[in-house]
Amino acid sequence: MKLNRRTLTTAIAAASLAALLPATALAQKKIVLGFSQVGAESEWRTANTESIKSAAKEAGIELKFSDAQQKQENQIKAIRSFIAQKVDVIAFSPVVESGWETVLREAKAAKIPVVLTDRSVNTKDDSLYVSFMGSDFVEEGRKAGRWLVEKMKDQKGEVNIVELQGTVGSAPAIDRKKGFEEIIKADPKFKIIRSQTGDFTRAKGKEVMEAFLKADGKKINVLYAHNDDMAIGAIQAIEEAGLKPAKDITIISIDAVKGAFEAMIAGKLNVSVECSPLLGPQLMSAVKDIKAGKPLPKRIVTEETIFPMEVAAKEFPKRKY
Ligand code: GYE
Repeated sequence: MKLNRRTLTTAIAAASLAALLPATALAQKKIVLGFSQVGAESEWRTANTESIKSAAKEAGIELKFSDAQQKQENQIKAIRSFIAQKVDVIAFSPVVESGWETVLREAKAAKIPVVLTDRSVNTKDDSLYVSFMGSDFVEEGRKAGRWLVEKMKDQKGEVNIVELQGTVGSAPAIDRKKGFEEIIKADPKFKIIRSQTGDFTRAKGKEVMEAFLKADGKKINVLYAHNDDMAIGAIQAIEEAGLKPAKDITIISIDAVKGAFEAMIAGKLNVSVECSPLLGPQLMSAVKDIKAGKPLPKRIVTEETIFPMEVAAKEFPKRKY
């Protein structure tokens, strides 16, 4: 480069600026995202956490990750700490639907935008968050119901169903129940004879299924589990009771994680409705858009399908979670 007066002045100006500013301020400031996760209750959740962590790394976003161990109070604490740390954006997957208004108002007052991922909140004031990205859980329940109605269409007598619900008060538990009931109520032969929470875990799914079997044993025709982990726990209980899962009891669950595919391939689970946990890349691009001042849709719905056991072996190699 030839040194003329102009380049020389620019060079001197840049050098003196560099001397004035600390090195960190010169490097481009990373976006900081505070994320409060529900916990590690299921295979789905593990895949979701992994997706968020790897997408943040890829996007060059600094992630402050906090695990709430399925407790709302821990999530509220985490969000308050993100506000105190003045993160750029807060995202979280609310363990239950209600009770968020106060803390969301605190975030709003601090001018920190909030993104909901996976699960929603039930607030009338939708200015408390920028966007909600995740599945349509009511539709997932409907898919489960439609599959059952079709499968049992020639069945004459009663169809006795036991239901393993997800975490009490959580959006997926409420909505998956609702969607399923909406479909099966069209035919009075379908009866939910027992319904209890298994908190989305294998251990609880097994424990509650044991109780169902003790109470109703051979009367049970169908198990509807709100997630694969509870279904997998229940399969163990069914086998220990000397019954054949997917044969003596038809089993329907939701998520379509690898564990469910293995169970389907082994002939122990009839069907799993897909629910994708791979929300990381979508979340990171939303965070960048927010920082760039771009508007975001209020609702971003994940597209999903359903996998009956007959296609499990063929689909398995393509599964990412
Ligand atoms: O189905 C279940 C998990 O919120 C969609 O939470 C998620 C649910 C998922 O523990 O396995």
